[in-house]
Amino acid sequence: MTKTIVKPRTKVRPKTQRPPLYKVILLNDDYTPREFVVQVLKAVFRMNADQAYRVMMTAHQRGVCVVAVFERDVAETKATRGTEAGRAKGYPLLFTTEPEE
Ligand code: TYC
Repeated sequence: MTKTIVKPRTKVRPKTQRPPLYKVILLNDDYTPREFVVQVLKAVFRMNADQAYRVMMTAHQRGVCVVAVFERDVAETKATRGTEAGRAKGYPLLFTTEPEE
C-alpha cells in the first residue's frame, strides 16, 4: 500500500461575484452643438468641463467615444437620459451601450 501525499492548497482565492459591465458610447452627428454635448456629459455623467470637452472632441473627431463603464441598468439609464436630453431640444444626439469584453 502506497500512501499518496497530497499537498494541501494553501492559497484559497475566494471568488467575488462582480456584475458584468457595459460601456456607454457617445456617437458623433453633424447637428448637435458641441457645447450642448458638453452640457449633457457634465449633467448625466458628472464629468467636469475638461473631461466632458475631451470626450465630446473624441467623438467629434473619431465618430465614437466610450464615455464610461457601469453595471447594465446604470449604463442603460444614463444612455437613455443623454439621448433624451438631445431629443428634447430636437437634436439627434445618441448614446448607446455595449457589453464590455
Ligand atoms: N459634430 C458636432 C458638431 O460639429 C458636435 C458633436 C460632437 C456632436 C460629439 C455629437 O457626440 C457628438 N456640431
